[in-house]
Amino acid sequence: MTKKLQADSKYSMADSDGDGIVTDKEMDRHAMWVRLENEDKQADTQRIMAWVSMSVSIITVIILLTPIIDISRMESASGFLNTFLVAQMGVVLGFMGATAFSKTKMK
Ligand SMILES: [Ca+2]
Repeated sequence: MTKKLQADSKYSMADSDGDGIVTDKEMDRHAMWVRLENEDKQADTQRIMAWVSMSVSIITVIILLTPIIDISRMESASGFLNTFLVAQMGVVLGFMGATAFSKTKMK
């Protein structure tokens, strides 16, 4: 009995030479493509997260340095602000560390 893919199967795109047979090699290549695409999307998301964290931290500091916030309110929020800024920097540093680490792993 010959094996067949179902009609409009999501694996039909794995048949890269279009001969109607999805070989193990084609399947592996397809799996690798999917993995690379997912890694690319993940890297994009992490990069956006790092940018947002960095921007939010900078904007927060700029706002704190303007007279919009009065000193008494800033004192009551200082505990929260410390934690907030350290956490944001943690995200940025984590991203930079992970990027540097994955680059050394690629070599
Ligand atoms: Ca094929």
